[in-house]
Amino acid sequence: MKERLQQLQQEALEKIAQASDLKALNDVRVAYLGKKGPITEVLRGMGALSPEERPIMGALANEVRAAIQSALEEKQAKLEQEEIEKKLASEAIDVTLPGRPVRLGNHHPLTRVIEEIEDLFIGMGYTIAEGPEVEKDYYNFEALNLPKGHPARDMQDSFYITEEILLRTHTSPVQARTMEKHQGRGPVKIICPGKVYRRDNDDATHSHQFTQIEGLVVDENIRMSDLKGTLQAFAKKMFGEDREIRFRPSFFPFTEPSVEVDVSCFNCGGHGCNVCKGTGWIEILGAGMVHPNVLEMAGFDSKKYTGFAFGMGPERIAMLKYGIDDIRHFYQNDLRFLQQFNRA
Ligand code: FA5
Repeated sequence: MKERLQQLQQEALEKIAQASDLKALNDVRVAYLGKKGPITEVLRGMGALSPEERPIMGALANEVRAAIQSALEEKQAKLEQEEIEKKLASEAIDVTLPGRPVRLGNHHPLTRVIEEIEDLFIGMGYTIAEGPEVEKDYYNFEALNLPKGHPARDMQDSFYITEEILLRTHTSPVQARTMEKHQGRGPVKIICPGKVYRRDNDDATHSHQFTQIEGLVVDENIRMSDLKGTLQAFAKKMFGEDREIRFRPSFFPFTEPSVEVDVSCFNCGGHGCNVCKGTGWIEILGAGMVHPNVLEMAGFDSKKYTGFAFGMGPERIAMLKYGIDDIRHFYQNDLRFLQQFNRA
């Protein structure tokens, strides 16, 4: 029995030494120390021994077990350490490698210009007002002194949805809506940015969908000089401190008098070049004093209140500011175009 136990110990230690992974090691543990293993088997035969021999054999069996157990533990620790080292080696990170560049997006040039204009007017005490793009004929035209059949409706070719509903052709209906909400009480001081739609043929300077920013101020004693000072500040901020503006007579049914506003050419300083077509001036927006009919229709007393309004196309402003030659670049999402504005 003693020889058998020593032989088992010898065998087990050899197998432990040979085990190349944790699974193989566990198989050795089950095979030698398990309930059905050879050591248990040997101990079962102890009954045949003399009472003197029994404790000696029992002690020997425990020694063999302990030796196998400690060899198993030692080997297990070694294999586990090896496994960790293997894993660390396979997951090694070379911190000296150059990083992968993260490509950041940027705001669309049109969004930039709109936000720049918004910031400028917010700085002058204006708030932003918005209105629906699917608009009632009443707000888009009638409330702006353009009754049905008025010839000036032809100035803005419209997408009608029903006889009374259309895609708004300008942002001016937001003026009418905002004044109505004020219920005849001033002051009103808003800008209204948003999308508008016209049945215009798309070309380098026209789009069937574009953006506008409307401005409206209504209060007591608002004069044309207030309009001029406001637009002068706007032009200097957008196009440079030494810019001048000029008013040319024009016509809009909702303003009286009405003007087209030109800015002195930022390219040639007013001497005449190809940007200003030799005139020294560039047209940037339409404006005027709010027509008394428009004030009255919105519930304002036109004897007490006066106001000015202006409307501009941010695409055209952005084209001038950045020297963009075709309005369609704004809508084609060509990254070669858009990425030029990354740093601006
Ligand atoms: C108007 O729409 C008036 N509501 C502006 C206004 C407001 C005048 C308040 C007086 C008081 P107009 O049709 O000119 O006006 O358009 C204003 C601007 O929109 C133009 O100066 C131009 O920059 C832009 N615009 C007009 N049509 C197009 C188009 N098809 N594509 C791109 N921009 C356009």
